Amino acid sequence: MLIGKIQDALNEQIKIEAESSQIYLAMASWAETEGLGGTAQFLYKHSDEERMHMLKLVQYVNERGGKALIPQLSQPAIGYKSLTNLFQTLLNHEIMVSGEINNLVDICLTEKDYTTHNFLQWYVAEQIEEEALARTIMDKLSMIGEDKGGLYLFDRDIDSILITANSENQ
Ligand code: OFO
Repeated sequence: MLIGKIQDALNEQIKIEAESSQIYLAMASWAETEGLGGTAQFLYKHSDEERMHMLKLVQYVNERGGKALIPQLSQPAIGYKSLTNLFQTLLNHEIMVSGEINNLVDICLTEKDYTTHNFLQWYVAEQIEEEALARTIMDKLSMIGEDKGGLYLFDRDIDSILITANSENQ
């Protein structure tokens, strides 16, 4: 059975994951309207993944005899100055999420809830991967700078860039 403090913290994390999904959905939509089809597809997928992170939490809270709260969400940003600006925002957001996951892990240890602690290890690993991916993208973008041809290739090849980065990070 979940105790109140852990349930509250998990419900807070449900909101963070849901907002992540909305933010990346808005980013995808912006990229699509800017003609950045490859980036848009990457972000649509990323948004779906965040929804899956949220669902896992909802089901975990309910399975443990708690009550998951489905939150009201705030309106995400509707536009970005550039791709670099978008991916810097994404990286900052993931760093914030990692901090929140670490706080959750901390609460579990203080409250001696080792089951939830174990459940959260998947999120800890996921955050390492997501931050690494976002940093790889930022490195590529800083190499490309303002070069239009480079940005065109980045958008066309974003999936393969990420597959390579993923295997290098494993
Ligand atoms: Fe991108 O993070 Fe969920 O957990």
